[in-house]
Amino acid sequence: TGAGDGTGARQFPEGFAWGAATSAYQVEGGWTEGGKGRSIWDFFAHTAGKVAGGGNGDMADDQYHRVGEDVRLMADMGLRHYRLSIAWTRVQPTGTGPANPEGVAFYNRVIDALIAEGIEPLVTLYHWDLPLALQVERNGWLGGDAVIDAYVEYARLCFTHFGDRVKRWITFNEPWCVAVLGFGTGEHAPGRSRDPGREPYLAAHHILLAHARAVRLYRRDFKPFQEGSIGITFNSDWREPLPDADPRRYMRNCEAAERTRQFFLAWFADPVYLGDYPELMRVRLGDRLPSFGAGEAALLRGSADFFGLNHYTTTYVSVDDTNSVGWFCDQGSQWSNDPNWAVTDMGWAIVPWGLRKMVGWIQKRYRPPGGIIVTENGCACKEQDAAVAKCDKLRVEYLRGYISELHKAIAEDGVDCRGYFVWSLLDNFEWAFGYTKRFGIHWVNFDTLERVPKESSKWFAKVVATNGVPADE
Ligand code: GBH
Repeated sequence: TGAGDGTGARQFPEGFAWGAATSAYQVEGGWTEGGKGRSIWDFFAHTAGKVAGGGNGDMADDQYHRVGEDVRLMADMGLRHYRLSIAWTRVQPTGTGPANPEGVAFYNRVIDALIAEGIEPLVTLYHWDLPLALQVERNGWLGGDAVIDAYVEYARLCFTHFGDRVKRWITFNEPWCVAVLGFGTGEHAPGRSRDPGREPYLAAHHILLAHARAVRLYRRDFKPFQEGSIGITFNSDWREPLPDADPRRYMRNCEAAERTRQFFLAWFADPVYLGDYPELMRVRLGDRLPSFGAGEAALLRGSADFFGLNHYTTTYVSVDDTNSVGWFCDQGSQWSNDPNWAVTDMGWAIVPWGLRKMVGWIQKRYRPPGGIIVTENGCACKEQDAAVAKCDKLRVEYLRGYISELHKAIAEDGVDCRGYFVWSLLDNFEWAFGYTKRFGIHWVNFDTLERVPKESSKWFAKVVATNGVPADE
């Protein structure tokens, strides 16, 4: 119906924010330039065996030197929003102390270049690149007040220097990944897996408290005159009960699926919206799950002006009663894919309706004031050269599917969703997968650093231009 003509039923609400996303360590490079200090990802990626192909973010997309070019790519697409993150180690090389003027100057250049093209910067304060000094001297996210205090001071510097122009802040990107991949499986920095039944919960607890304190600071000391908003981004894939011919088993899979949703998302979102961890987690985990004092709970409750969601895929869930300890086992469930689901180059299933169910679940449980912003969604494709990448039909299908289902959620289910950001503007450093996975709507030649628009960037430009899903060609 009427897509793309400005009048059809697949139009998004007026003012809907379309954008593209990246993060500092994945695109900037310039890892020792401008007085930048080492982060835990610099250290981790330089440790043998941690990243596929021995990749690291030393150079990445070299956005540190090419930000003008990247802003032009966005302007050419007609994008009006760009989600980036600030590297803490550029602003504070060792995680404490006064701001590093060169780091501040760099982000001033980025922000001003965006605004000059009419592109609003949405800025994430923490996308996983903790200053290494804080890991060593304060025990990183296990360090309690010592690290929380440092984070809040860093946030204060960012609000002070950039808050006159940045009007939407995201405190943390995906605390789930930090906690589970950084402290449970050890796939991400700081690479810990020693006590997977406790450390992920402790790290998550401190991140939540750091979030709440940064929000209090912003609302108290900056928001009254800067008039921006502040939220947090969670990642959550959808969990669907595995169908089963036996009604009793199916019911147990339904319960397992709901448990998994709570362990995945409510672990973080319940404290932020409701002031405490989900009851079923408290019951299952006992004293392995830290608890919030009354003051902390009050600080957390309502500590987001919008709900940031990163969503990529869906899995089935069935019951699993194995008795070992760790985030995966604690929830008593196992995950599987339907063999009929197509998968991306990450092996993640392409299930567009999962996004519709996911935002519906969020709407119902939290009714988030300020609405939901999909701060990441996208797909990795195998693209060995620019010629292949230029016709990335699978990515176009992925985006078309997910954006269409998001439209249904808004138009038919009454979900309050106010923005959508594709991951990613550019192929980039994909964490433990290094440069072997490509998520960009622009292809990057990692030798010459040339950027080449893919078909998906042109398709997405049409979405932006028409505020709707173009009719199938
Ligand atoms: C995000 O994390 C990051 O924010 C971003 O930096 C990164 O580059 C991007 O996504 C792409 O990876 O095993 O089928 O259940 C992604 C979070 C969490 C999404 C785990 C997929 C597992 C899929 N991911 N989830 S499955």
